[in-house]
Amino acid sequence: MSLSDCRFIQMPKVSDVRGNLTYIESNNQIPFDIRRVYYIYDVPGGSERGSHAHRSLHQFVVAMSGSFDVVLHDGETEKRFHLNRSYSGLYVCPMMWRTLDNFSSGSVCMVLASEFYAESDYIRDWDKFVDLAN
Ligand code: T46
Repeated sequence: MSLSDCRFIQMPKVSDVRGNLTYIESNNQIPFDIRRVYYIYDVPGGSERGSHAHRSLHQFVVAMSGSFDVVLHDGETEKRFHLNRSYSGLYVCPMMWRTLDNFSSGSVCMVLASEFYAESDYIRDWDKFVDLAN
């Protein structure tokens, strides 16, 4: 998989006078089965999260509230995505170095993941990542 596979995916948005409703179904709107959900919130201004890659994890990142950036790097090329819609999320394929920054105040980052948490799936060393990615 490559950086071009990492893309925004728009989810269904059902709107009426009561407001909006968006749903995500496992392996339907997003290209993997969901095994875990986590969310990041109360991020102090100027903070960064991430700065690692995953060997085999697929993820889907949504700005449930507010906005932030996800910067993806495949070892050669970097791409910055601005997330600010709760009906559109970023699919992140395995072997992408990711950094999250530019969090607005009160933002909530929800992540759907294809596997349970496993530290063995993380690559936290940049040089090792570049070696493995090339
Ligand atoms: C990613 C970005 C977007 C758990 O125990 N279970 C979990 O499911 C997760 C995600 C984390 N943790 C523990 C592991 C650490 O002791 O929570 C602590 C903080 O995790 P980390 O430093 O990895 O958090 P971030 O925000 O840097 O990265 C997280 C995800 O780990 C990562 O997969 O892509 O969000």
